[in-house]
Amino acid sequence: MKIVNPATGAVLADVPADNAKTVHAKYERARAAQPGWAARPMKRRLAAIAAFRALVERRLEDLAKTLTLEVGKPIRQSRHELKGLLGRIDFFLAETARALRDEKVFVDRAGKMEERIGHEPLGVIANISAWNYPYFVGGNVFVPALAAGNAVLYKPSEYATLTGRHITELLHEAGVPANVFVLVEGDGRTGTALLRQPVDGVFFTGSYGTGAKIAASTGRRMIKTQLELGGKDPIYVADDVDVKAAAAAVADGAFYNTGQSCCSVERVYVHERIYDAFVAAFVAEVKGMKMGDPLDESTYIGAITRKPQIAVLNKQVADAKKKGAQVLLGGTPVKGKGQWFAPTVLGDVDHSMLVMRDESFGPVIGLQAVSDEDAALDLMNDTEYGLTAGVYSASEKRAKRILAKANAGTVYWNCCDRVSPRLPWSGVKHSGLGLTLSTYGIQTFTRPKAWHLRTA
Ligand code: TXE
Repeated sequence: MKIVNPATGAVLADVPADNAKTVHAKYERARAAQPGWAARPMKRRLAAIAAFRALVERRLEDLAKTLTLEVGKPIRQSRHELKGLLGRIDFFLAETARALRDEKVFVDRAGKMEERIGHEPLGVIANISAWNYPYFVGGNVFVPALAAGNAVLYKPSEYATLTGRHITELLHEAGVPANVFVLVEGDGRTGTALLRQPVDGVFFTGSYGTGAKIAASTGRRMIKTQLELGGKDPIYVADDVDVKAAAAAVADGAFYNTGQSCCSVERVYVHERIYDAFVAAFVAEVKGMKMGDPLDESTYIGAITRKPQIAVLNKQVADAKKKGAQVLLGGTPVKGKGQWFAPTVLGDVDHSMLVMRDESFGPVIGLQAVSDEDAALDLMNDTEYGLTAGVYSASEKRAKRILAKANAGTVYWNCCDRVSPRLPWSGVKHSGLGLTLSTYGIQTFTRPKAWHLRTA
């Protein structure tokens, strides 16, 4: 595999991919090593995770640079992702023992019958990961999975292979045995080979299309399958907001990470009374976002990590224009070296347009005027996805009224594009199956065992 810098087109490395044979050998090694890892006291497993955290912190600048070079993410955002990983590890370090503690749930009056819930690791799991936030989406899986006593076959996205190597080196240096966290390198073909192994669970982050294929392949095997897929996340801006502040916050939610986040704002509905003012403030905000060399400290918009996405964005813009949308900013790829798309704001859009229906996953956003909150809610829920939904309003009551009916795993009042380790991260409909983060996202890497214990 050639690892290419999306910002320049330069080849960064040439890496051999795993094939069916090497993947199987890796699986067998992980299978053999897992019981020993699970038998270690939890404290020792957590000590290795804590050592990994320390290494990430120490090497943060290097790791951020590699991430920026291979995915085109602005350097400040790469650092921010790594610092976020540290916070998530802190959460797992603090909560794992409690979340996985054996629980006595019943003792009868005579003290003879006892019921307990135990938590056993799943065994060997496959973690097929994505490129847009490799430290976040990977860490949400491999950190709690390892802490719970699983062995992990970790396949980073082919677009984040070098970062996958860093993660593996640091985990091993931190004391996680080489056969307990095993790197599997390659694209979808290697992913397919990985899924053919008799693993005990599959944890995937990526597109709906691939997720559906994975669900079909694991369904018959009755193994735990978690799919974190994309979104078409909406925001409603009510007419009682501070227009400038709301526009700045929503623009950040739409364009951070160059719009390549699962929870990027992808659709904006604005109350018609403030629509013109909001559009003006929003466009001014986006105009101020600097696009350029991702290694430059002042860059906010980076490169498009996957080349095929440029065709997707072109198609959405052309379709919107044809159906009457206004191109308020951008609208085209940027010529020159590497893969770039100008930050694009489309006004007067509607739900007949692809840009309001299909995941954009890039720096393109549609703004639509709505007459009231009921119309906004109907449009927010008119989607195949259901990852997040948000409302900007001065009124908590109004926001809660709308968000209670929003069909999404996560809802936001006066914020967006936000993930917390303390809260479960999950989607409905095509946004996925299962969850990560929170104490549920620790227990999900175990299977509960029901103990019925009667004293003779
Ligand atoms: O995803 P894929 P890609 C969305 C986003 C993006 C699009 C494509 O819209 O533009 O998906 O991105 C592995 N069996 N999201 O190509 O193909 C693959 O090698 C087993 C949203 O990255 O789904 C990689 O490791 N594995 C998302 C992983 O699956 C297979 C983040 C994801 O690849 C496989 C990323 C197969 N048949 C993309 N085919 C989010 N939730 O944020 C591929 N893979």
